[in-house]
Amino acid sequence: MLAGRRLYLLFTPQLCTADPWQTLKAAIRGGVDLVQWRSKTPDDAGFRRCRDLCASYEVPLIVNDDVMLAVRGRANGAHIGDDDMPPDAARRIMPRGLLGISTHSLAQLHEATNAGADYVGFGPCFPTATKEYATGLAPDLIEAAVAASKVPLFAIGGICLDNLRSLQFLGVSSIAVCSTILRADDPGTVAAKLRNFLGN
Ligand code: TZP
Ligand code: MG
Repeated sequence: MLAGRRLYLLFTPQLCTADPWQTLKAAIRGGVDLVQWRSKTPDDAGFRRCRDLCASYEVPLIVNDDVMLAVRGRANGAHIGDDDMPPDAARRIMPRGLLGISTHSLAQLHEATNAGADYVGFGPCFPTATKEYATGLAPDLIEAAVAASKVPLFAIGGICLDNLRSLQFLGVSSIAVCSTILRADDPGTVAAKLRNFLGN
């Protein structure tokens, strides 16, 4: 289900400059091929709307943080980070869904893989206000993580059209983005340009 997916949108309705649903639709039409439900407030109706929209485009949906919601809401998986439940607990609750894990170092990358991650996020690659990271990781570290990863690795953090190429030189082929699409004047065009850079 993850094979070949390279443009992962962290869909946070509260961050959208324009109407969130128009934004999500335009982003998927532009080439987003994996979506994360990352609402900053509980919103079951919003989640269901997001799930149904993604399903209508056959784009898998992952739930951030809330593994119970992923199972209860029949999403395709859940994503957990440092502050969330540990991977073994997530796996017990969600035996079959995709499990994504946030990582920031080679040690965490190996831990996540050993814990059964289906994919990892790795970053922050650049400073980003979305998660208040003032600096990005060293390029050497990003390059080493891409080379070492045994599961799909989505580079994350401050990625935009202007810096994507520099990550591709480090071997990055898959990215996770939030603000560069959600806060764009034309989300569909930005998604299409990112898609074009990443290839089909
Ligand atoms: N984890 C590491 S950086 C980040 C997350 C959730 C934020 C990504 O958002 P943006 O706006 O693409 O920098
Ligand atoms: Mg989290």
